[in-house]
Amino acid sequence: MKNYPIAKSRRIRSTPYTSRIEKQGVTAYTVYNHMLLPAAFGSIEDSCNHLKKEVQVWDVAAERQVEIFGEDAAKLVQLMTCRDLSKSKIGRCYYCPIIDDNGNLVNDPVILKLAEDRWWISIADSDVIFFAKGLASGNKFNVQIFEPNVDIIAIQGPKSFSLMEKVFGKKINELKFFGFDYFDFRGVKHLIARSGWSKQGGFEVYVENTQSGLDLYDHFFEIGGEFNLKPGCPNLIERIESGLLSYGNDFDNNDNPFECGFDKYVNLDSEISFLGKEKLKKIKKDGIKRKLMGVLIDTNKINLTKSLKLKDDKGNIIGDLRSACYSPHFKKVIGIAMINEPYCRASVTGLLEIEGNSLAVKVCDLPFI
Ligand code: THG
Repeated sequence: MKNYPIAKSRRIRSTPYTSRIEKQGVTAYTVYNHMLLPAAFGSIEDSCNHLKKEVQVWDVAAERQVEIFGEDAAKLVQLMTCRDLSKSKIGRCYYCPIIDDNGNLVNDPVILKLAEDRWWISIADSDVIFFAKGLASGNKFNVQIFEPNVDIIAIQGPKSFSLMEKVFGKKINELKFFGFDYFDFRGVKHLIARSGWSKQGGFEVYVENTQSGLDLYDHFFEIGGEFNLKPGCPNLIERIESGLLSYGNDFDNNDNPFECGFDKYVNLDSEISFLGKEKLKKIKKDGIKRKLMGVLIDTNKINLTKSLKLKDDKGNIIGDLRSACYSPHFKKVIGIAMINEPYCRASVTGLLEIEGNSLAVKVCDLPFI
């Protein structure tokens, strides 16, 4: 894959914040849920260091919502996920694998319970809306399913707590991890959750009033100087170090939740019914034959555009490398790989052949940090 620009058209949606991040120096995009998702503002190493020490504001509007509303909303949401939501509470977020009838993964969204009959599925990069509509139609559920006008701004990093307190007051820091509530900005209510795709702490503002969201975005940068606020985006290095998985990169619809280490979000013992439940029971009983693991690779540069085979010293395939980056913290390349039995144990060694070089690979547990 060469460095050609990608042609823009209606299929690749911009976000309300696009013109702002372009003035602020975005240098790369990816496409996520058919929408622009910023991927870099200059060096991702510098951005990673900044994210770990300071605070960043991210345009993550591409984390689209699928709203499920109506009498059968809770039933449909539960049918889609192997996580038991029977004791779920309004005002809470839940990280939920979405599973198909083969027991394979469809997505790994954050699900927000807005009301008993109103839910937002905050999706990773796959078309959950059609999956939901198919299930609702086939089961004759009384629900409305649509993509609401919600464009998330994430505020991430250790200084996010001070920045948010300055804008929304002390009450914002009473939010518990994965809790959400409504907070006022210049007379407009915004749903804010304590969440985000980094392990450096932070919040996500689910902007419904676009103009107020743009005013809020600008306000952050007007007052953010004292916190060394910078624009940013989900950071490849930070997310791999932290073991935050990426649908479509680290796993997809050919993988099941046990292979991906989602065991704690798979509730097979409760009464609830969800798609793929019997398949998952069988997979659990038979045991998995491969697992997502960390790998340390003896090199200082990599740019993965497809998965690469990992081998042992006899040339047998031991797994495939699905994401990788240079980590300044480990001073080598780290990656996330689907490793086959019997190699999926920490300390197993292997090789990665890349551009005629054979690099030493060591398997380790996730997360790295
Ligand atoms: N925020 C929102 N929507 C999203 C993401 C997000 N949609 C797409 C994508 N990210 C979904 N994937 C993830 C993956 C991990 C987490 C959130 C979304 C996450 N995990 C925590 C962890 O691993 O420590 C907590 C999980 C838990 O135990 O509940 O935060 O980032 N709105």
